[in-house]
Amino acid sequence: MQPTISESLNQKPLSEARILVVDDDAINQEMYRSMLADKYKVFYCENGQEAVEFCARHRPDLVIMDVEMPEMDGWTASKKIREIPELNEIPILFSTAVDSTNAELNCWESGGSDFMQKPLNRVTLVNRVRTHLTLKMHSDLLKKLAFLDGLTQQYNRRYFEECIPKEFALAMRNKTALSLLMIDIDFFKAYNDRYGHLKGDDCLRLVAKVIGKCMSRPTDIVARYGGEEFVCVLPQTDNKGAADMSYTIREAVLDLNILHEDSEFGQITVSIGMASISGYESGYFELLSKADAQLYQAKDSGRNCISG
Ligand code: GH3
Ligand code: MG
Ligand code: MG
Ligand code: MG
Ligand code: MG
Repeated sequence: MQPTISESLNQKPLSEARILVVDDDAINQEMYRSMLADKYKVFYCENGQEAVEFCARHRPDLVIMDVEMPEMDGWTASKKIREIPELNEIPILFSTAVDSTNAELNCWESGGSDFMQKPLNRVTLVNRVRTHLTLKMHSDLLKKLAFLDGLTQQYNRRYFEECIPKEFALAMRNKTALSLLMIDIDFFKAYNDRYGHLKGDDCLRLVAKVIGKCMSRPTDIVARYGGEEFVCVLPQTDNKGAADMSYTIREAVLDLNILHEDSEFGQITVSIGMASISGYESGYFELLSKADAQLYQAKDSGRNCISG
């Protein structure tokens, strides 16, 4: 049976959550260890600067933050963490002995997700940590679901539309290369007609998976653009790189050897349209429409072709 999307998303259990404790006091660190280390993986930093660096490098699932620390206080560290977009949603739980409304207000205003007054009570700490971790994992799951295609488990069009304006702007600003591939399965209506939609779905999954495997860099992405069409975003890749990638994809699909008796090739093939940034485009949509026009060209050239 097909795994459900949440099964295949493989959410890690709460016990694998990584918690960063930021506190300069050894006795406090020992207290956190005794309350949390049997339930989660706990890491320690002794000042705000170390905490910012740790978060940027290791992306913990939750941070417990002291306020008064040498070198950099907790408020400053929290603001710095919030300035990094990828770290924006890590729950930061402030825990301080400083007892004033102003101090608490500073915790909230510097991006804190919760506030606890020291001395801490075990029940409060353990339950607040569990609540924040659970909420974080739910929101991570929802975000993944919002950006994944349910059939192929690759990114969906919504994700593509989120990422392409950013990649385009980055490439224009840094004067770096950027290429797009539009990939369309050939004679796919005929495949469904002969073998049925369930087999059609299997075929789409296999093709999607093999395209995903062809992506050579962590920054390359493939998304299902619609129906039996996929789009690849290839940052820092020029037209030569895009052509290499296209040939790799075309061969990989041929190597699947999916029988298609109503195709003139006798098996499933794809056509690919390529477009690379020239520096004169006024927006990503020009790149997209160029790739789309090249896909038509590849179809006109007989299918199982690459154009661009
Ligand atoms: P061409 O070579 O010109 O691309 O021909 P084609 O038959 O592939 O293109 P056409 O646009 O005529 O048909 C696309 C087909 O893709 C029709 C549609 O039923 C099928 N399709 C789109 N989405 C899905 C899906 O999720 N599952 C299945 N099984 N089929 C799908
Ligand atoms: Mg302190
Ligand atoms: Mg199509
Ligand atoms: Mg097609
Ligand atoms: Mg068509």
